Amino acid sequence: MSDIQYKFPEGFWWGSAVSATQIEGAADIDGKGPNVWDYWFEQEPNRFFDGVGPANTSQFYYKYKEDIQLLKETGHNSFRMSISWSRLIPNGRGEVNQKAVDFYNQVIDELLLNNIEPFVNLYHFDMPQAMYELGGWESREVVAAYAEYASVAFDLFGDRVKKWFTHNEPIVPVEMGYLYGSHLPDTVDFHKAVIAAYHTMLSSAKAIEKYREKNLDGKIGIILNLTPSYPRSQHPADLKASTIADALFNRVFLDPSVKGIYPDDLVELIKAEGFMPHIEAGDLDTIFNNTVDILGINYYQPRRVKAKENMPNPYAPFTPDRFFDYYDMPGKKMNPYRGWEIYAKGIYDILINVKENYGNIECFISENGMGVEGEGRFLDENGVINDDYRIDFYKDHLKWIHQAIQEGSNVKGYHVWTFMDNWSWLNAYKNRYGLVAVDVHGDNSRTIKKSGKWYKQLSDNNGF
Ligand code: BGP
Repeated sequence: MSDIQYKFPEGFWWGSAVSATQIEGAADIDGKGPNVWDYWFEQEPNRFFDGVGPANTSQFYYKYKEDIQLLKETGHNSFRMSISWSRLIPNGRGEVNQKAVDFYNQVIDELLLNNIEPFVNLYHFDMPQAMYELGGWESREVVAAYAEYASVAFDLFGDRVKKWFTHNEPIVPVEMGYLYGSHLPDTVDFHKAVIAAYHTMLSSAKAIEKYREKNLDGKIGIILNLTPSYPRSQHPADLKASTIADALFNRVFLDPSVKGIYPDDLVELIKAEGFMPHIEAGDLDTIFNNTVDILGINYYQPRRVKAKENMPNPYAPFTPDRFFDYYDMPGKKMNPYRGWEIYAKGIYDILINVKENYGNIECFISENGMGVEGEGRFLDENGVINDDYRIDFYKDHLKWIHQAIQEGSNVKGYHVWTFMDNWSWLNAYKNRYGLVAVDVHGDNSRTIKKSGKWYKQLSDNNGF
């Protein structure tokens, strides 16, 4: 008798996700143009944890062959990567950088040679500096340039890449750039946030339109962080608070991406507050006609909210916190090493919501993981990081995914965040997430963690 208690469907995708800026390094090598992170680090290095910038992140640019062998050793049959827009097209539009074409060709070919399916994402927070100077997502010119970039990528790699994604967590650059100050333009401006969100959505639909025009035989989707928004209680005021948070942070991209239309309650709220973006003729048709084939779902922790307890300060800048307060639920389980809540059932709630309210569209978990600050303390006498806490975290989430599958969810795979310890935005190397440890302050050597060995068994057994 098999001792596998949680068996997954045949052909389940076991993999991980990374992003170009976070792993490639070689930030100003071989013709790559700067992106906003390169620029921001140059301006304000002290904003970055330990003063470490994106220039030398784990050197995948040079080590991709070794890394792809490590993908095999950790059981990957699929791998989600991103293309750096400013590596491929250094100025954001115009000339294509042949060195970048060669690099991505080599990576894609090497993955396929090793029977690892590439899932390729076009945009992971890395606005080319030249496009940022044009206004970033506030600018329609940037929307057009992005669609052109997508088209170039499909032409170059679409013969081999069969899974494409337009954006990763598109709400994050919007909220962090225009509301909470940890991405550029580092401002607080709700109206600009709405415009940027709208243009990002439009850019996704335009990229999908280009993809479909080419009749390539793959699928195209988007990756969303569908953070469930749980109310403190069933009191109508708490329920209303959670519905608004859900509209502002989840349905704002989920509904137009999957259903082709914006949710009524969100539109009413934006209208009532006087923040409608300028919509050009044809835009809404473009969004309606270019919904996704597949949905990537990132999940880390839920959002817990309650009705506002105090009147918002009328002089404070307008932010979503005007509609709800965050709720610190007593007894919630915390990740002691990163300060985020751990609530594995959230992943099941998302999958059931997608099944029941979004036509059970084909989906996969595109990021899920546990960050640990100071992970070096778990190094054992053999030089291996003994990360049982991470294995437990994965198991807890996989049990709930398994349950969702029993109930008919169309979830096709699981990608952890992340393959190897990597650099993360302002947090740099503060939190480690990898299945593989990287000696980030030394020679960038790689060592598989206990979780990486476990992940191989998981994939070999197609369950645990
Ligand atoms: C997700 C992003 C990733 C990664 C991760 C962990 O939202 O898609 O790029 O950064 O969060 O974040 P952090 O390293 O800040 O803990």
